Amino acid sequence: MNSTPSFHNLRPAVRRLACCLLLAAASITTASPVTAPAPYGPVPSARQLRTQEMEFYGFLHFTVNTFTDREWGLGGEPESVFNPTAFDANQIVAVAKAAGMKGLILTAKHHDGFCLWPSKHTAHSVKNSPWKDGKGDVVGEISRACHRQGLKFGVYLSPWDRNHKDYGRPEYLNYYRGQLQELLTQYGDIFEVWFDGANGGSGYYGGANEKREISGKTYYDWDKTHQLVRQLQPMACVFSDAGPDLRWVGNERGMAGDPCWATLNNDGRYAGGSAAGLNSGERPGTHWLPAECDVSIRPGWFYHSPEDLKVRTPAKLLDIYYHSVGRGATLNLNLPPDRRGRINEHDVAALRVFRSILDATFAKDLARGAKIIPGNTRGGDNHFSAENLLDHKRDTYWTTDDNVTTPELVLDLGKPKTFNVVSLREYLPLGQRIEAFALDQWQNGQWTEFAKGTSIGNHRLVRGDYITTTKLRLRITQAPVCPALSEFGLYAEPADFRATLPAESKPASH
Ligand code: FUL
Ligand code: CA
Repeated sequence: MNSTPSFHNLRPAVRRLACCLLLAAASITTASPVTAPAPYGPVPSARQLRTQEMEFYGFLHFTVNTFTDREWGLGGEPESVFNPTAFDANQIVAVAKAAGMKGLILTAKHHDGFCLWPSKHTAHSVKNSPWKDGKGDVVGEISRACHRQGLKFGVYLSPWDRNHKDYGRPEYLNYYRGQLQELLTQYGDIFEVWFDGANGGSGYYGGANEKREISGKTYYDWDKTHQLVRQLQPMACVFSDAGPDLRWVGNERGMAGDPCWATLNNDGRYAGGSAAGLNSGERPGTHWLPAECDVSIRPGWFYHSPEDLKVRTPAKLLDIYYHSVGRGATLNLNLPPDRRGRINEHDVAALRVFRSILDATFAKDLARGAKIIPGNTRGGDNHFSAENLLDHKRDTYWTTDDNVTTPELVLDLGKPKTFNVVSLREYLPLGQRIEAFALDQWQNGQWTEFAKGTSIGNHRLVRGDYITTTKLRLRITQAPVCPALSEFGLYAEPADFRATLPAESKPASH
C-alpha cells in the first residue's frame, strides 16, 4: 500500500497552508515578473477614460429659438412659442446612433432660460407650452430614447439665463443648482454636464429688461456646482473652458490643434476665461484635461430652414472627424432638431454618407496578421509584447525598457498592401508619453519617411495619399520616458470617395 499521505489525508491546518502556497505559486506564474512602467505626468480618471473612449457623440440644440429663428433667445419669449409638430425622440436618437455617436447632450436650458423639462423651480418651461398640452418633457423623452437605444445621455444647462429675475444676484445660484439637481437625479446615468462660457449681458430678467454684467471668474462659485455633480453623478464628466474633466478646444469649427495634448496647466482658469492654450493643450501640464471639439453640422447651433442647403457635406464632416477624433480629442457634433422636432432630412442624408465612408474605411485593418518586429520589448516579456498593438484591445500595450525612450518597430505585411490612414493609440492609464513619431515605408530597397507627427494620446489618425508597400516602420522620435502604445492599424478610404474630393481636402503629404 502507498504510504505517501494524499492531500485529503493532511490535517486541515496543513491543508489550508498548502492551498495558500499553491495559490501563491499559481499567481506568480500568471502575473508578469516584469513590472509595468511608472505613469508619466497627469493621468486620466475613470470618468475621463470612459468619455474619451466614446470618441464621438452629439449635441442637440433645441428650444424657443428653433421657432423664432434666433441663435440667442432674448428671455421674454412666451412659452406658447415652443410647439414642435411631430416631436420624435426615437427618430432623433436613431439618427445619432446610425451616425456612430455614442451619446447625446441636450440643451435642457439655453441662454433664453426656457426649460425643456417641467422644472418645479420655474413656470418658464414646457409645462406652459401647448406642446402635449403642457404634459411634455423633452429631457425625459430624449434620455429614455438614448438609454433604450444604448446611447449615453448628457445635459447642457446654460449658466446665463436671460429669463430669470434673479440672474446676476446670489439667489440665482440656488435656482441654477436646484435645476441641476433635478436634471442629475430624474434622468438616469449622465455622462457629461456641459457648462457654457457665454455670460451676462442684456435680457428680459423677469421683466426688468436691462443689462446685467457678472464676473465670470467669481459669480458662479463653480467649485460648489462641481461638487454637486460629483455627488449626484460621480461618473459624469464636467465640460467647460477650464474643465475640470473635459476642456473646450478653443474654436467651434471642430478643429483640434496639432499637437493636441491631453494635458493643461489648469490653475487659475475658469469657464469663459482665456482660451489661450486650449487648442493645443500644454505639456507636461498640471492636469489631465483632454479637449472636446464642439461643432454644428450647420452654420448655426439651432435649426433655421434657410440653412437646409448649408448642411456640412460628408467630405467636410470627415475632415472634422480626422481633425478632432484623429487628433486625440472627442467630437461633439451638433444636430439641431427642426420645427417638427426631428432631425431634418438634409442632415440625415449627409450623416448617412459620412458614416458609410467611415464604415468602409475601418471595416478592414490591413495590419491584421502582419509580422511585427520591435526594436525592444520591456524585459523581453510577452506581457508587453508588440503583438498587443494588433489585437484591437485598448488595455493591452507594447512598451520598452525604461532606458529605451525612442524605439523603432517594423510591421512586415508579407505582401504589398495599399492604405492611406494610419491609426495609433497610446495606453492612457500611463499618461501621455510620446512627444513625436515618424512613419517610413519600404520603397526600392530602403526606408522612406512618409509622415511624422507629435501628440498621439487617445487616438492619432494620420490621413494622406495612398501608399503601397510591403513593410512599414514606426519610429518614436521623442519621449521623456519609454512609450506605451496600445494600438497600431492601417486602413484604406474607399477610392471612389477620395476621387471625388476637392484638392484642398486631400493633403498632398501627411
Ligand atoms: C456657445 C453658445 O453661446 C452657443 O449658443 C452654443 O450653445 C455653443 C455650444 O456654445 O457658447
Ligand atoms: Ca492592444
